[in-house]
Amino acid sequence: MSRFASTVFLVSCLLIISSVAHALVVNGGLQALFSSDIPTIDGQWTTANEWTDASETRLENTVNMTGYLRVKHNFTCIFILLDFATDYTRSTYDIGGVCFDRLDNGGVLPQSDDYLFGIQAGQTPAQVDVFQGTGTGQYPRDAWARVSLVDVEGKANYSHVNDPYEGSIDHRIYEFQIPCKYLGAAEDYGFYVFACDYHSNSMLEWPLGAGGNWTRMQPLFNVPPSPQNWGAVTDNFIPEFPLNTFALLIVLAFSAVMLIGEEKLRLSLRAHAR
Ligand SMILES: [Ca+2]
Ligand SMILES: [Ca+2]
Ligand SMILES: [Ca+2]
Repeated sequence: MSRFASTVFLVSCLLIISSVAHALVVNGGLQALFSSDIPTIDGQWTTANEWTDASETRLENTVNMTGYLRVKHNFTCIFILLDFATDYTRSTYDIGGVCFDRLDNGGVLPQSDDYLFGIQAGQTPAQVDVFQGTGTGQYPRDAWARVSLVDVEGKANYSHVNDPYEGSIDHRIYEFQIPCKYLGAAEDYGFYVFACDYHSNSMLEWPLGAGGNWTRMQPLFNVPPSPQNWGAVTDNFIPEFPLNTFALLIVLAFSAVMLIGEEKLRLSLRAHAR
């Protein structure tokens, strides 16, 4: 391969890699980092490092409410922390939820591959309400049906213990544990998260500005916007790259080795010729 051809090849690889990376994050993307440390689902920072090995995303809205989203997995379950650092009121009707689009195929209405896992903070006994898309109705809120899935765990609490974001005032925190068996094997899923504070009548969501809809006393399934507005979460085993990008990087590295070898051979031949 001539030096010119090699350069063209390398530049092409780089262009393909950048386009692949961009295509994954139309509405925004985040990663579920692998960790073998399983969190305790009790709605608080059980230890100071319980979530420090998870990915971290800051949430905010137009009235200066802030929160933090952390996501990790252990191949068996996905774990989610939703730390609403500025919700200082322990309202019965505070709610938090996460949505997954298994096939990441978007659409206006939730379909049967789409799930909503939600918690109403004051509900007794504490439980996670699970809904599955039906694909029918006029609005997204019409297209959710309650289902029962075992081994899904979630808890809302009101705490500041060990909390790196708000360590002195109690506030709303939600934790979820969702078995991967319900989400199937995929590199990425559609993903949407929300937390609503009853007292201040405001909500946080991810992706920021996705268009979630909440008014006080409305049910959980009123909140999520159309799946086409959700972002994406990636949980593959090479956190930094999608698999096809990784394959391209290997080709790139191989080409670089070939180029160096070619240059060494040329220098060696030149030395012999003298
Ligand atoms: Ca915990
Ligand atoms: Ca509240
Ligand atoms: Ca879907």
